[in-house]
Amino acid sequence: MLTIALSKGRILQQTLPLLEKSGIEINNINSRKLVLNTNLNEIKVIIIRATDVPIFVQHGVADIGVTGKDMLIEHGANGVFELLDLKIAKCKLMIASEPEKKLQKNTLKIATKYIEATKNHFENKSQQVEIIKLNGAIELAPKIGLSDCIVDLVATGNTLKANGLVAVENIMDISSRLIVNTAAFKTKNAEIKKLVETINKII
Ligand code: PRT
Ligand code: MG
Repeated sequence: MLTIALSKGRILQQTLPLLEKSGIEINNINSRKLVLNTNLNEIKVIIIRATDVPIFVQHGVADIGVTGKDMLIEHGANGVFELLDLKIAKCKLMIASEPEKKLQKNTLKIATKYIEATKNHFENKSQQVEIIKLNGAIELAPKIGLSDCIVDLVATGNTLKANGLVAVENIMDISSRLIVNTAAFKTKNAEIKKLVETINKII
């Protein structure tokens, strides 16, 4: 038996076609059930928030999972192992600010949801930062004087533009990854390898 944890929302929309092409169809996907059967007796699926996928996989309640690289960095990826870059839900983790904003400061104030990625990036540049953790509406922070800049995901750039912000630097390219519980990778190696090979052919 293999349990797959899927991220709901935009990642799910792009994961479903990949699964379908791999021969996996989820039964009653629109029901309110959280654990769903598939057309294959040996595979079931859990649909949860992208942030929770690494936690479910780390604790082995799901054998494998699909989540954003951003989520893996924030989680720390303890007890999970990255198997594949699925090349879906692509975006960039970027620094953005108001145009012409002076970012040369001893301590830069940054609003973000991405604490770990932000810390790592500025530590490597030896830039001191004060990180203000927000859970949404990050783009508002510079406008109301809460921060000098933000670190957030950017896809089309429309959200930045709509909020009068410009991209300053790309920290990293983000896409969704197939991850596995390290113990399950040993105990269920044959099944997992078979699935990975099938999906890999499709991407
Ligand atoms: O939104 P909700 O609170 O329901 O849940 P969620 O944010 O956890 O899920 P969801 O469905 O938004 O998916 C989040 C995951 O999708 C992230 O972890 C990324 O791996 C991936 N992803 C890919 C994105 C984007 N692209 C993206 N553009 N996640 C968020 N965005 C947001 C971004 O934060 C910003 O607000 O979209 C806005 C920017 O988009 P553009 O096109 O205007 O630049
Ligand atoms: Mg979202």
